[in-house]
Amino acid sequence: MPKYTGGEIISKYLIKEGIKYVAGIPGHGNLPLVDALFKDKEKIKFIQPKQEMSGVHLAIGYYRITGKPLAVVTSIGPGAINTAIGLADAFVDGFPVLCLTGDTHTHMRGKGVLQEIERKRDSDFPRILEPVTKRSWQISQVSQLPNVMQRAFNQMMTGRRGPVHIDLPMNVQADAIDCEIPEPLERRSMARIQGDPIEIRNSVKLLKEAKRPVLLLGGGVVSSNAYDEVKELAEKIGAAVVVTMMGKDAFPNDHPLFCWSTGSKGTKIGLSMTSKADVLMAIGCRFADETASSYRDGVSFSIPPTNLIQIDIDPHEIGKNYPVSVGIIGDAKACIKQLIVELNLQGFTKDYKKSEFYKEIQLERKKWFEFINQNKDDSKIPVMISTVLQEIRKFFNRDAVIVTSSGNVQAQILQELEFYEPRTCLTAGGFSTMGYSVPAAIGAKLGLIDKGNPNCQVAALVGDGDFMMTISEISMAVQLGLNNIFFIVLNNHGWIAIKDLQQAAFGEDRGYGTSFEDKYGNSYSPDFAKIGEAFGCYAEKISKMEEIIPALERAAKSKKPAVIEIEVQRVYPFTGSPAVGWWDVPKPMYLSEQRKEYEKEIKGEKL
Ligand SMILES: Cc1ncc(C[n+]2csc(CCOP(=O)(O)OP(=O)(O)O)c2C)c(N)n1
Repeated sequence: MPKYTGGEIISKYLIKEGIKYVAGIPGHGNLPLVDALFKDKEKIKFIQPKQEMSGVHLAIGYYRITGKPLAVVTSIGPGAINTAIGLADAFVDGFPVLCLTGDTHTHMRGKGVLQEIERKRDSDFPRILEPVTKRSWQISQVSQLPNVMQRAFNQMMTGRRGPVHIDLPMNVQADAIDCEIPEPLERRSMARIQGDPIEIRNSVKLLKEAKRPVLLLGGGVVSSNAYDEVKELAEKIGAAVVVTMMGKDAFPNDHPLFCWSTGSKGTKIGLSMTSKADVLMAIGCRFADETASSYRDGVSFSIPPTNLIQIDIDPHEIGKNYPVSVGIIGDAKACIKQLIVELNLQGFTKDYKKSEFYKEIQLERKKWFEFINQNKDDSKIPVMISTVLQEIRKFFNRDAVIVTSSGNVQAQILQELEFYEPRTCLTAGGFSTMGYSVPAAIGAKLGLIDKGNPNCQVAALVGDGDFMMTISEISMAVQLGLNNIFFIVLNNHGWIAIKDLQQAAFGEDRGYGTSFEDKYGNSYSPDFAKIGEAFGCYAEKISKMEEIIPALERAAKSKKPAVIEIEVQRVYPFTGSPAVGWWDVPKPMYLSEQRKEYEKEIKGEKL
């Protein structure tokens, strides 16, 4: 039998799994692993994020495009802990990432070696990642590794997807044993979990009788590749289709049954559909507070009287936030197929385009854009984000991938920007992390290259606050020689999504700690175009509507990663989008008027 070190077992197993990249930062805690990767450098490429969190976000972006995970490697201590936020994103939204962190030599655990945390337990780092990973392993000897690698991939890639962590003492990475590199699939189930046939029939009974059926699509629909099935089901029963943030690209946004999103930063049409549904079928969604307007009865949902059919791969989600008429545990694609088969078996047909409900949907779709356009003024200088989105939709192809993090533009794409194809809307969903967009966009671009679509455009739409969290990562795009990747910085000189919230919730004069200012109180911003140029990108700074498309055209021609800085409105309410639902933002007692209203409103929460 061949002899392999711990580092070699990992590297060779990753290659067998078809993993093309590891992203990470070497340190003294992972040198034997990095050396093993060096020996395999022709088969697996090492990518250099400048902070480990970004390695995880890059892996998420790559997975969203390809359905394949990447590995992130870190040293011991700070490098390892830097992954925590990225892993939390992956955990909350259900994306696999393999996180490999270095740790104390097993024979020195508890001594307090450089970067060890040991005051409560020896080698105590893995506990930090426990809440944000599906499973974590702290390895003690190299012989564990072949089996743990298989189990780690099984955990990541089956059931509700999610990140896993393997903690690797330095000596384990260097020690060797006689072993074979295991076959990845020999212990993995490739099955999709089918729904209980009785509950499928119970769902069909409700759907057949529904006058106002609504499908609510979450990220689970995208994860299970259930677009075709969802579209077929929606058209079969004439359902209005509403999406959550993670389900935004689960249905063509220009389809006549598409009713945008529901929730606090949702849309009037989405809220109207979900709150007045007689049967609501939620597929792969968590009923997060933003989707549910903080559970205030009648705003996003009225369950009951609405009958809820909930499909989720994870039993943890069923009935968590709303009572179900039918709860089905299963894979979205498999369950929806079963529903279609059952509807066909029962000979169900419906000419939904003739229904009153369909007419109402068409009217509401029109009304939503009339409402959005009321506040829009394309002549403003600097431009409104709405105007930028309009121009972006004209410039980018239907299959372009658009990436956002937390901030005003994220809420606005949900309300205004159409997506047409699956896996084109990437966003930091449930954990809503700033700093996600830049590395996730680079991961997406690598994924597109691997899928044989290297010219597909990728755009990260970033606020200046978002950009400044991971601005250094544009270096990766330059180092990798990427093109047709655009970092579009919507510069409003501050954390304006939060300023808007302060002003809307507490009063026009209450924006505090959220605008970037110098010591004289003047608005402050670095010159992002210059920074982009200094990193080796094509860069421009603009502020008017008519400059947007020409700047993007020049950027595309440059064949370099591009930073396009667009100055955008800083004055509320032209900064962002209207909050048409409700969100529980507690009002301080001393703001007596707002507090009175707030106390009335929270009485409507049904928890
Ligand atoms: C890592 C992290 N820190 C803080 C927040 C809270 N937060 C949400 S949006 C936001 C402001 C975003 O600012 P920017 O990216 O400049 O976009 P803008 O809203 O100004 O358009 C902040 C601070 C967060 N979501 N993530």
